[in-house]
Amino acid sequence: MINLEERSQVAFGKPLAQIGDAQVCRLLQDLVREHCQTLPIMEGKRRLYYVSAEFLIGRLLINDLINLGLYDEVREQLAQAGHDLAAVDDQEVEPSLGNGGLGRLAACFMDSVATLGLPGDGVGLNYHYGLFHQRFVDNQQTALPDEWLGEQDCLEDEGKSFEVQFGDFSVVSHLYSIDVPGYHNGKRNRLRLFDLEGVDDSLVPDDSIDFDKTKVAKNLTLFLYPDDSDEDGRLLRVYQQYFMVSNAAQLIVSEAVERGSNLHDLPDYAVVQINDTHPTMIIPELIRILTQEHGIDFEEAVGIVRHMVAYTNHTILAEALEKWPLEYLAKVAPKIAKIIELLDQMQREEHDDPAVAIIKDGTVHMAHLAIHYGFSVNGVAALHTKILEETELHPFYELYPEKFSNKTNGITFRRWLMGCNPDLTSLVDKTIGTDWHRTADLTPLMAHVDDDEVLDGLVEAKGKAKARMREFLLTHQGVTVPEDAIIDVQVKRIHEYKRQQMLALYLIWKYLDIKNGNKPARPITVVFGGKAAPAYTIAQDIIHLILTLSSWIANDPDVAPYLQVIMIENYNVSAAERVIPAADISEQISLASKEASGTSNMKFMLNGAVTLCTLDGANVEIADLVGEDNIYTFGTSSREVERLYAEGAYDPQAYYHKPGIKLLVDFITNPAFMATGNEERLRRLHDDMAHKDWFMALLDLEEYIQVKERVYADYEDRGAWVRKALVNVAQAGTFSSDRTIAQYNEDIWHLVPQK
Ligand code: F58
Repeated sequence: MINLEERSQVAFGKPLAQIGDAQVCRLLQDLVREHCQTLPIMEGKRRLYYVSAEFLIGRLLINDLINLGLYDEVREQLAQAGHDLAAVDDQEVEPSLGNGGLGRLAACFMDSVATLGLPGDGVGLNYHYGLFHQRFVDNQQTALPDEWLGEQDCLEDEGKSFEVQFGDFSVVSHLYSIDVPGYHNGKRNRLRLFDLEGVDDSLVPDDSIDFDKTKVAKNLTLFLYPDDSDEDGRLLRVYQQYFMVSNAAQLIVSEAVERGSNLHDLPDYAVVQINDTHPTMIIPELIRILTQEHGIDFEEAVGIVRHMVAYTNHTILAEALEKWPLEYLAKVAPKIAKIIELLDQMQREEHDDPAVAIIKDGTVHMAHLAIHYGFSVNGVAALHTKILEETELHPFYELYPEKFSNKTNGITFRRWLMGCNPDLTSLVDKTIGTDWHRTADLTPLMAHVDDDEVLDGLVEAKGKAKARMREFLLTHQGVTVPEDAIIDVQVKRIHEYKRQQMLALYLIWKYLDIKNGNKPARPITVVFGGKAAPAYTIAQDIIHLILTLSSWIANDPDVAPYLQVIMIENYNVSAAERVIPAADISEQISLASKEASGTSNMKFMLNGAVTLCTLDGANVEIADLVGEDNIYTFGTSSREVERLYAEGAYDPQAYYHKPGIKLLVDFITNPAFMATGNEERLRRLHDDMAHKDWFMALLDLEEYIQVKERVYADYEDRGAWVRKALVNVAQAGTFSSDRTIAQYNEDIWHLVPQK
């Protein structure tokens, strides 16, 4: 049905075999675009609007080919002409519209919403330079603009615009969209991204992400999460949020009216899921539109909106729960500030409890607004939801137990197995057939955990994935990974609670152990990847420690043959797709209670890595599913961690002064080591660990070292290890985002699936 040969002739006047990967990529992007455009948009009286500040969608080509049912045919035709689809895929520029877990979650969700035939779109902003492009200079992170828009970007112009009124000026938006085809169902939804009319790219220098934050009418859609360490930056974030939600609300209302709503019945036409608190102002904005533009009275408007908006919480970290000075809101959007004050008053009349107040001391608590005036609050893993209900949001849970529910996160298997791991995919197909493509049920693999042919197949697939990762690391940053190395990976945003610093301390331990003559059975390659927020100094310091260690070890001939540390530069979705399939060990070592769910843990498991983890987030559910023989857990329990915080009972000095620990922490400031790095950064990190250690890396360090040694030793029992890996693949089905989305729909959205 598709003829790439002919397309190549028409587009380039050359046979397919004679065009380069970049040209093949163009052909395929055009092919995908044409196919998508022929698909009808999912219809439904009631529609979902998933509003999110970020959508970390990754490259689209392979995922779209899979969903459109073109993948096998394209791969075959390319192979016949001597092209490799993975190499072609490398030509696509990855959109830069996201940051971390909640952004990637939104992308997996859009894929699953479309696949389940649910009418629902993502709504967000079209950032021209994304979060930032990470480069390492002198073993430190520098942040550059991530320029991704260009001729072949995937944006379609919807030709729609809205006016957004700020306090003393107004701007006009322009709507673009990216197609989201469902898997083999002949329909599509869209990711709808608002841009600013008249946005001025020339405000952004080539070599830094500093720009004039006060030129709001020209800079609104330049960057995701612009630096908020000063007041201009914080104000800009509020401007961005209001720009996003005002556009979203106008879109929702206008489309509902087009579908026949009289607005009194708006909840029959639209449900809004807000991804974290960034879009919370959509509540007052919808109320504003209903009252001030459509003459509905205030109480009724509040009732309408109360039935429309559902909130997902992604963190219990107090510092990450958004709060804005009311005066900022009054400056950015005075009408919204006024409505929030009214909502606060109404709420106080119902419950006179400062713990649940929306406005406290002139500060607006966005989560509180979302909980009082939304109809649903969900956490993203069982443990996380339990902590919200019992601790962090307990006063709200007492008021509205019926609003709370858990929706354990999930990942799309189209991207995270079928797309990124073709060899494992074929092995699974060969072993249990292809029903799992639709159902995500991989448990039939359990019947094969002692089947040597399948276990050998798994080793072979892992070997091929490692070869792809080795090639990626070689071309991406010039490092050579030993062929038989054990691949141990921690990839995620850099944050103290995720405890990359604890793995760094282990690496120091291992380095010293090898120096003492204890050589590992085979080379160990530890791979890190992740960006640090530019204003988060300690996270920058952690990156610096990892990079300095990496060079230090590579330059030590006694150790380098046995231990290698790699930090992937500019870790993004495309890098994840190369690294995750190759991993043997999945590092999920957050301080228990702090990682809401994690989703890379699910991706690793699905790709046959064994998890080394604390009992945090969704790790708890992974452990329950695979059983204790097929996972390695360690560390202080979340209950105990909560107690330590509540009683202020953790004293890092008590741990630091243990001889086995002091040696490792002090290595960071040992003069010879420090001379190879930045003294200020290394000293600051050392002192922070020894005296503050807010996320308790030293607390779990000794046990972590012991367990890691056991993991590496167990890896040498190859038969037993591969069996563990297969159990992990077999039990991963629960973490399909199709399951998660089916639950959102069943409990929260109530959309009618399209046939
Ligand atoms: C993440 N949150 C959670 N926030 O950390 C992770 O456990 C969870 O699996 C994931 O959401 C999906 O539920 C997250 O990505 C952010 O990146 C915030 C963005 C705005 C600044 C503060 C962090």
